[in-house]
Amino acid sequence: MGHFEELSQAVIAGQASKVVELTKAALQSGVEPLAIINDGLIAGMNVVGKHFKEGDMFVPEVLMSARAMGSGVELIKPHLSDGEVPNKGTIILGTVKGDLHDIGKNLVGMMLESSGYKVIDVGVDTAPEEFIAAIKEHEAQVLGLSALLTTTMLSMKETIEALKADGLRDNVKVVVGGAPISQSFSDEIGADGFAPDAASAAELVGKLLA
Ligand code: B1M
Repeated sequence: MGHFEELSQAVIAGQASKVVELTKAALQSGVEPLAIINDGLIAGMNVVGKHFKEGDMFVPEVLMSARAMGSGVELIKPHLSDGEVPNKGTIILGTVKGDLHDIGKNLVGMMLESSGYKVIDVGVDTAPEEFIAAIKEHEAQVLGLSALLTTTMLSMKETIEALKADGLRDNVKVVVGGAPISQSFSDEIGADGFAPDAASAAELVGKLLA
């Protein structure tokens, strides 16, 4: 078994200590940190998603996998940032109202931070007025919204409508993402951009702020 497959298997099995051990070994042998995340940790979580959907895995097991993945991500985090990076802009990032999924959002936050942005993470289940308060408090240039449920996707639209009503819409770029989100949905609700994964989210923010 290669590095990545073993790591994926450990995530699927929810074995945090094994994930830590394998992540350390991969880092030590010079494997690209981002590849460890994408091809090892996230790849494992994708399999977990499939099992969960098919009823072959249940919430407690999914949470163990999520925790195992998180312990790997924590080890990689310091290897991603380029040290003293200047603040290229401030981003308010959160999961929308009614939605408690935060694994993907956290990865997006990590990528943005390591690309030199200041990330204010407002957490999960965030109402439009909470996003607005955070934008005002931190004078943010970008609002990043994450949603994982087809039912909470609509909270993204509500958040954008609330920005308009508050006169803030032209002050911030709105970036959306999450498994059920697509470019066409992003266009439909009037967001400024959609990113399918964490690395593209950082790229997209760079383009929007250029
Ligand atoms: Co939930 N869940 N879940 N869940 N869960 C899904 C999303 C689901 C697809 C599973 C399934 O049935 N196949 C399904 C949604 C169905 C639908 O709406 N169509 C589902 C459901 C139904 C539910 C509950 C309703 C289950 C229940 O209670 N009956 C419930 C809802 C709770 C709520 O939110 N109110 C629920 C609960 C949970 C757990 C608590 C057990 C746990 C969440 C733990 C946590 O986040 N702390 C959980 C998990 C882990 C999942 C799956 C298995 C994995 C999600 C994940 O973390 N993926 C998921 C199945 C799946 O997606 N395959 C599922 C890994 C992560 C790295 O990917 O989040 O897509 P992702 O993020 C990616 C990109 O999407 C993108 O970048 C990330 C990195 O590449 N991205 C952005 C994300 N946000 C972005 C923002 C951006 C840009 C890019 O810009 C700002």
